[in-house]
Amino acid sequence: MVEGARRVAVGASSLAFDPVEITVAAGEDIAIVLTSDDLLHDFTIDDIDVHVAADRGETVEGGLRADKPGKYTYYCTVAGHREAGMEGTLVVEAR
Ligand SMILES: [Cu+2]
Repeated sequence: MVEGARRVAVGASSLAFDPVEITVAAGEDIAIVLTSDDLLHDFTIDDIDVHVAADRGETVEGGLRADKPGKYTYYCTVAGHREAGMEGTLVVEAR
């Protein structure tokens, strides 16, 4: 994770993320700060190197940097969670 990265808080509980949309700038260094209220959850994007996992009651940080503008889906890889609605959209805007 990069020092000075902008911290973006993400809550995970009841099989949903809060927020469900996050906007960043291309090339911006972000720290995803994931807090789980209930179960083990994670924040994962297939096309960007990010996987942050937090167990119940934990807050865990992980770095994220998207170089290509576009929309990416983040989701939880725990079995059944994505299917239950645990996903959101990362919007990467051109600088
Ligand atoms: Cu989950």
